[in-house]
Amino acid sequence: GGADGVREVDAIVIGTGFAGIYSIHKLRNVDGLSVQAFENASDVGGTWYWNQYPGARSDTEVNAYCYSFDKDLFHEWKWSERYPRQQEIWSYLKHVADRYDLRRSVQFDTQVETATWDDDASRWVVTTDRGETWRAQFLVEAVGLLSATKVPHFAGMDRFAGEVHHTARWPQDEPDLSGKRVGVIGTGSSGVQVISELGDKVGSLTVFQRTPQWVVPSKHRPIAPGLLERIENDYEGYWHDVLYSVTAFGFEESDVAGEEVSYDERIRAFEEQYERGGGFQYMFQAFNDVAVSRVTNAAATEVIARKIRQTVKDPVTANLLIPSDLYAKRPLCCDGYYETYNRENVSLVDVQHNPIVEITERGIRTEDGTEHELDVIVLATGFDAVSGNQLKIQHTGRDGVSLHDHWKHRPRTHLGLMAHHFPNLYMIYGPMGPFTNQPPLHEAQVNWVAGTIQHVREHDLGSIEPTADAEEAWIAECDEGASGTLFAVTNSWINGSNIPGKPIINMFYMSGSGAYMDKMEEEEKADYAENFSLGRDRVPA
Ligand code: NA7
Repeated sequence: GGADGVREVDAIVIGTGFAGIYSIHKLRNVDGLSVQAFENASDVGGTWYWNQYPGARSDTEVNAYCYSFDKDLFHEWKWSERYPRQQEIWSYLKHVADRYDLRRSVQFDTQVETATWDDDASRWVVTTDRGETWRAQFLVEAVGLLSATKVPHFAGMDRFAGEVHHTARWPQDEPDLSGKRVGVIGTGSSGVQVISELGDKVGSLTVFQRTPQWVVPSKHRPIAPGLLERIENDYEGYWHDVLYSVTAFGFEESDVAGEEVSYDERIRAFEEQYERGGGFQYMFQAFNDVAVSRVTNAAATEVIARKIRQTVKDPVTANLLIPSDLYAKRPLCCDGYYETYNRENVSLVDVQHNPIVEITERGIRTEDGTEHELDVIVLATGFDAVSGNQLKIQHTGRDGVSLHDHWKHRPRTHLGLMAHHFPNLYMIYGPMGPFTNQPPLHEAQVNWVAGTIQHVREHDLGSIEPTADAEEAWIAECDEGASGTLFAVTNSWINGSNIPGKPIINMFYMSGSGAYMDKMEEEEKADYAENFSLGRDRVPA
């Protein structure tokens, strides 16, 4: 470090989830940069460190929910399940950190607070909550798009005598819930998993549901026999196909439009798809137009509504569980979810029509005056998604522009990776990025980032920054792609409508993984000359 205690490296990485771990490996081990990483948790893992709630597991088939960069790693690691639990994915990520000796570059329990661009030196100046200052030419933020927890404010929250846990801040030493009266607020991906898991493990379970969501079973079963071997036999081909598909989930996507077949055929296809299980599969495997056609979408929900009525014995509860929304949120799947409501010890409270008015010392009081007595409240209330974690860091870019100001009306990026005014700042899976399965795209994005870094270093350019025009054009293209979809007209974290006061706006590139890969490649082929300002004469001696 310098005399002033400021330390400098080539690249700083923030976050050590799937994307951060690979960033450190790629930049340090493969490309030979000096790297310092910061992680606010006490260990690597990101999402899979924080989300230790009961029932947490991947709902993406594991053959596409892992790294591809090293075939030996793929071969060595033996997954036990098709949809692995949190513990197993976390173990995998810890294993990867150890296998590639990454921990020595990570400072844990450290929150990066500010990042300020020094234009004369072409350096980011980063400060942490430990009072340190670091400098680096490149800043790679792998902070997660579902990481900044949303904790709603309820009157009297401090009064509650029992325990309150957000699903994404679940305590490391697992609380003993057996025999307890547990209340769950929230019925998104996290809520559905925690509810299905806890039904038979707690004294009583009260679900406070505001908006029901469509849930299909995951039909959890072993990894298809021979699948991993077949992948290894055509390793490059498989991962290429994953990246150049629409969703990058590693399953075969339909190329048939539901609108083009008869009503009976649509219904039959969704019945079959329901039996095969999987949320993203239900959206993309039966037909290719569930997310854009109201006709196909209606058949998708008609089948699930019928399943709910068949499964849930009490018709009042069944009705409450049937959404009125389109099938156009982040699709959910979980085995045994609807069955859970048939249990004697499980009850459903409709807080859409009978809202929570306060938390009392003993539990939750709803508008009808009922005090639901509880020992534990589980907040499965989600995240300030996509842009939330990025904005927790106070960024000041070129000419003193803050990221907060730049994103005041909406998150703005080029390729979901970089923003105008913010040279050499990379946001892995940042706003306006692809709407896909994440791990394969993390790797592809980090590889692209590494390519730009190499380009800047080789040519002594100092910095790379997308132009204002490029950013504008990218946003327009993203919006055009999303405007035809039903996600645009359905409330969820995907468009920011879960956070009061947040702009309700498209935050994704929805034209598919393959199209996105082409976009990144075009920039590379053009030597970044078209859409970027490449700083010159900025490199300090
Ligand atoms: P989600 O999908 O955002 O779900 C949050 C749930 O919490 C949802 O049911 C909300 O109801 C409910 N919620 C939020 N605030 C309140 C208040 N104030 N009162 C009652 N209910 C509330 O978060 P998840 O963690 O389940 O999943 C997020 C992503 O993480 C998921 O898509 C995966 O990709 C991983 P609402 O719908 O707003 O009425």
